[in-house]
Amino acid sequence: MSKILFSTTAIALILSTGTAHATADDHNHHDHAQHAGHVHADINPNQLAPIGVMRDHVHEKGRFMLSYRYGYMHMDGNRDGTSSVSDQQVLTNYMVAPTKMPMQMHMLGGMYGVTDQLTLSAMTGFADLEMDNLRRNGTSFTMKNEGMTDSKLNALYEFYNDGTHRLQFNGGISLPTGDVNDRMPNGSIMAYPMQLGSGTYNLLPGVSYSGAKDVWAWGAQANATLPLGENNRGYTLGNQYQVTTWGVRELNDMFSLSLRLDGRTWGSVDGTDRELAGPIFMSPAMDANLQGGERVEALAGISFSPASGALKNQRIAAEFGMPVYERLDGPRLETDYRFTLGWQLAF
Ligand SMILES: [Cu+2]
Repeated sequence: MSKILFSTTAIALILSTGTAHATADDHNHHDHAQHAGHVHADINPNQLAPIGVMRDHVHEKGRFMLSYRYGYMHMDGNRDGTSSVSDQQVLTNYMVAPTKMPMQMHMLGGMYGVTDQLTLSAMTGFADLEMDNLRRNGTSFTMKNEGMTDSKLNALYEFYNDGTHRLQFNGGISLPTGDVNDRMPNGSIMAYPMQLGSGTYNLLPGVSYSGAKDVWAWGAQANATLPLGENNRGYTLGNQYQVTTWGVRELNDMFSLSLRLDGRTWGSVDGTDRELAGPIFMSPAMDANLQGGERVEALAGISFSPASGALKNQRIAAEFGMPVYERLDGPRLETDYRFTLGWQLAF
């Protein structure tokens, strides 16, 4: 918590002390925004949403974007409701307590401007999951899984753009390319958080707003993930709803800084995997009724996209965030922090 306050304060200081500097840069900034052939001929790349946000912009007709994002999420310790609980407390009701779970994601995406208003995008990913567990007798073991995640197809439609404000509808579908039937070496099925996909087709409706003026940019977005039907293991992941809002401050024609809040709520699993049916569960990770929760995170980001030189048309960006509020249908592993590193190329 003190780390968040520190980094937030540090960024607020940088943002406010940068004002005089920015006035001197206004000229460059306008050149930059109009620089033909840049990431977006009409959008300054350093005014795009923080790298952890997707589906925030459309491309001009005939233009492509390729992107790679690396995401890391670190979960350590358990939480029930909004309070932390010790491993020993978890072990009073379960044979096994998950203690730590680092998650890595590699995400590849492509975008194409069909018209100036309509952009199509496709995204897929590769996940690397690990979960450390503690047994009642004091011994521990690690579960691992890796492979392709679900893939997403999206249509982004910008229905309003007055040069300062942009509004966009997003419609998409998630395809069940990630496994939901991966097993441990001993042959037993892995718990819900260790599976790579949802096993269902999911609707992905969303709406996105972006604004930009001078050295400032801001935006907000609402998204839902709505699974359709039931997967072949006999369950459906809960609906997920996300709202996020951000502010971006351009420092010069190469760098910008961002702050963001992200709130999300996700329902528990509907149904149960037939091999994880209770009523007694070895581990809380196996209980379909304990998979829901809510989380609000504060994130800080930096973006680098030079207006000229070898890295023209490219953007490299990073974002780091920590929860300021988390409620889990626990006991379940709580989130400590996450970060995203990304690279984008437009052509
Ligand atoms: Cu793009």
